[in-house]
Formats: sequence, C-alpha cells, structure tokens
Amino acid sequence: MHPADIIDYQRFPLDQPDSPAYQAAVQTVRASLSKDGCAVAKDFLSPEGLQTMLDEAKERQHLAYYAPKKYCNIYLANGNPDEPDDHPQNIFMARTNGFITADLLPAGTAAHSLYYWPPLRQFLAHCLHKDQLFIYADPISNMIINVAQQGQQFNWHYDTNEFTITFLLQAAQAGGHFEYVPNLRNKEDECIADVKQVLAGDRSRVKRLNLQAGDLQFFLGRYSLHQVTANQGPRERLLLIQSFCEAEHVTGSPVRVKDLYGKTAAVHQQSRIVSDQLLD
Ligand SMILES: O=C(O)CCC(=O)C(=O)O
Ligand SMILES: [Fe+2]
Repeated sequence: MHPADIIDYQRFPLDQPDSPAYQAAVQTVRASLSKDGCAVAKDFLSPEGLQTMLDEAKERQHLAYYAPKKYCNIYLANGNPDEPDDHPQNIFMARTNGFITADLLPAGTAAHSLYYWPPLRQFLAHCLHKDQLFIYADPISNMIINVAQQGQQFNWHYDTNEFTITFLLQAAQAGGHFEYVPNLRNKEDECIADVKQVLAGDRSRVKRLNLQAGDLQFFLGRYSLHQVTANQGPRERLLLIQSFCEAEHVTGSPVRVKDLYGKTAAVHQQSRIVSDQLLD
C-alpha cells in the first residue's frame, strides 16, 4: 500500500509542504505540542489504512512478547541499592502488556511503508521545528505494537527516544487510557521531587487523552512521564508506535530492549549512542 493511501491525504498531504492543508496541519500540531508535549491529529489514517494496519496487528498478535518480569520502575531499568526505598529508581509498578516488535513488521507491511516514507519524517521535523529527524535506529523497538488484553497495563515510564508518533488501531472498550505528565523532567534534570509526587498519586499535573482508532498522536516521551491504565474490557487494545530521533544511530539499552521485547540484535553488541545523560 502506498503511504499516501494509508493516511487521509486530502487533509494531510505530507509530500506537498507548500500546500495550505499541510501548513495548517503543521500549525495545529505545533500549537498543541508547545502547550503540553503532546498533540493529536484526529482521523489521520484513511479507513483503508487503518483497516490494513489493524489486520497486520491482529495477524501478529499471537507473536507478541510478554516479559516474565512484571514489575518495572519508571526508567524500565534495575533498582538502585544506593538510593532510599522511596527513590523512583526503587519504586516498582506492574507492567503486563505485550509488544509486537519491529522485526515482525517487515517491508511490504503498511506500517513499514508509512514509517520509512521520507515525507512523514519531514512533516514531523517541521512540526518540531527541527531541520531533520531520523528513524530510531533500534531494529527491535523502533516500530512496535503495544498489545494490552483485558487486565493488562503499562506502568508510568519514560521512553528512550525523544519523539514518537502513535496510531491507535483498536481502542479498549473500557480503560486502556493513555495518561501523561508533560515535561516532568528535562535533559539536565531528573526532577526527582516532582516525579515522587506523581508516583505518590498526585494527579494535579496528569493529563488523559481520549484517543479514537485512526487518530495520530505526537508525543515527547523522553521527558513526559506516561502510562497506559489497565484495559477493562474484553477487546484488546492495539496501538502502533513509530519512533524518531534528533540524532542518527541512536539505539535502546541492551538490557531494556531484552527485558521489554525479549530479544536484541547485532547492533546491541556495539557501543551505544545515547542522546543525553539521564538515568535511562
Ligand atoms: O500504548 C501506548 O499508548 C503507549 C505505549 C508506550 O508508552 C511505550 O510503548 O513506550
Ligand atoms: Fe512509552
């Protein structure tokens, strides 16, 4: 399927940056992103694009990886015995969702052709005021589908890469809400006191999105803490995540990739390129 047919091309002509529709879309996304680190483009996918990517997800759902480790901290990393018990590194929460990994969505799938379509990256770069964006170079986790069956949830956490777009392919019938705290930390500061407040249950800075299947969500997940609440209905929640970076060749930590996705690739044996000095 050609990428232009996967999206609502009339409203989002991504390969026509001079068109009024393109410029209107960039302005709308920029306004929301600067306000709270997140933006939603309603009905971004065409009905055919949504159906094709949903079919791709369902065909692979039985291959989703469910980690044996069911308790995670917000850094999706090990605890730190040098810190007290109430330090976020030592606070563990249930993570029970599964993932369909990038290696299971090869060339030929609609998800793959959309992700690697250069106009998509260019559009996202424009929205973020960047000259260019790169594909997240992690071959296991740069494009994944989060699978949450009834009762499954994803704990509060940060992402490795700065920027993701997500496409809700199938919503939960109840629960399965995406919640986030905009800009809770930054490149230089973990803002531990603020993080502790959120983990202690303070909801004053927590935002919840009301996503519908076919919407596109833009999200700055490296700095905005986020979670997906438990799916409380019988239908599985399926969400496609495509990740992008400001730098080239960035990959995930081998430990985190193995924990979350059950496997690593050759690139994880090499010395790692990271984009900051944050805890994860
Ligand atoms: O399923 C979602 O809405 C978000 C999943 C997520 O945060 C992640 O995979 O890092
Ligand atoms: Fe995330």
